[in-house]
Amino acid sequence: LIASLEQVDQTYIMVKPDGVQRGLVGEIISRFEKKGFKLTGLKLFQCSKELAEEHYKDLKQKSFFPKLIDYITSGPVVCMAWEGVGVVASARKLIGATDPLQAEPGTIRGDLAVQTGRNVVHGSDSPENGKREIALWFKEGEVCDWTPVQSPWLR
Ligand code: 3AN
Repeated sequence: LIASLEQVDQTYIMVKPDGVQRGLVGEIISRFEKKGFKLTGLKLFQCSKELAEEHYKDLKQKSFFPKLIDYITSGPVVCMAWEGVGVVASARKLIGATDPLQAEPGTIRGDLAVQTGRNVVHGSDSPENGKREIALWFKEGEVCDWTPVQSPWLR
């Protein structure tokens, strides 16, 4: 397989509290499954203020930071780890632009969201941050490194 010669990356995808409360969890998981990526971690989780601040530490100086932390900690989120060739950049394409009004139709935010501060889903912005965020949100043993029984056509 050509794909097996390429670098397999991991990305951290999170359905934010609005996505959970609006009943969009299944729809969002579906988009990554149908694309052909491999789910390696999944849980519903109420995060602490400390964890939210660590996750978004690069945005600490932004004026919207306190609101962002309130939003992310306002209810449970769904934490996911996804694996595949090019998964980080591809997931960001599937998610769409940060401002849902600028996000293309067909993307998750383009189809399902309106406000930047309520944009239903997070995706890591680099393979390095993918690894960092998975390590931050998942404990040892919560991420599964599994191989499908049948030879994968997509990976
Ligand atoms: P993305 O999530 O598309 O990578 P970032 O990393 O620039 O975008 O921003 C992280 C999160 O911060 C966004 N998902 C959004 O929830 C929030 N955010 C970004 N910009 C704004 C803004 N101007 N006002 C309110 N919230 C914002």
